[in-house]
Amino acid sequence: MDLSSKIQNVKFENLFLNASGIHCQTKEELDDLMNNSYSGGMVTKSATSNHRFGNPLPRYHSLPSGSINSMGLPNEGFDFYLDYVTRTEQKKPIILSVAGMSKEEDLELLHQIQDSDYQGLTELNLSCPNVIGKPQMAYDFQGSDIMLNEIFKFFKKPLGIKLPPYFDLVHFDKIASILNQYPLSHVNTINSIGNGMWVDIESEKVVLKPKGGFGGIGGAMALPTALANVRALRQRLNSSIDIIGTGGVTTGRDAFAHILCGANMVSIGTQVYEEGLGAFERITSELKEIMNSKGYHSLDDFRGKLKTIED
Ligand code: RRO
Repeated sequence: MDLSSKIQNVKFENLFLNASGIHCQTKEELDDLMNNSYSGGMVTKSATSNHRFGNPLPRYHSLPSGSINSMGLPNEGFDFYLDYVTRTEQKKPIILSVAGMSKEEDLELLHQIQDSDYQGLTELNLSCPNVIGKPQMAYDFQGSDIMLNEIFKFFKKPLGIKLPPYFDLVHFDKIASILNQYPLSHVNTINSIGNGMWVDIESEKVVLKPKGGFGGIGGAMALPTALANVRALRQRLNSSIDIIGTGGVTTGRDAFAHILCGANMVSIGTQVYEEGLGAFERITSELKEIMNSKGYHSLDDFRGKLKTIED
């Protein structure tokens, strides 16, 4: 059974990745991911120029069908991640994720990558929902267009972007028509569903301290939104732009659904956080079993081949 996949010319032995932010902040966590043979690649925690502690605790809460988080971009600082991706022996491809606190910082981080020895994939996170004063850039269509225009004047290495979920077909049309103007390596869809809320009935309180309890929703609850975003973007984006499907994957069936919708790679957040890295092995074997029962040998046999209901 062949679970290999590609983003541009980068080959991954297996389609599974951690979602950025999950088990990928410290050297120890990154090394764990590098040594896990059931994930085909890894994504680093989105980096800002300087180290950040992030938001005050509690900032992550498990829910009956997922999670809510307001981490606030805790990370070791860009130099640490650039050093890691350029110096570590790479047993699998790495995607270097960056998320400046402003457009100027995003441009500065990308200039540093352009000027470095790093030749791998980079992902610009335009969708962090949890930092006060930093809007989710990809909801500002015109601002995203202007920014990508500036970026691709100097950035010549493979670059993808992490998108927030969209909820209206007109918005899919709009973002796709903007993204199609640029030589993006990939889009990663979706980030967590921003600014949800959970209420603890006993204490009559919110469950997260930052932002009065508002936080990004992930896990099983996000699956239908994630599938819709993968599908809608695959139907609209140039075929040269690959898709990482992220959101709501807890089983091999969920991964299979992402691929049917058109995902080239599948990344897993909440479930890896809750279950540990063993989730990759379990979900891989579940996906293989489904493929086997259907007589599929590779992801190309069914990728993007979702059927609709005709009369
Ligand atoms: O660190 C976070 O609060 C965070 C980020 Br940068 C992101 O992109 N998505 C998310 O759910 N949390």
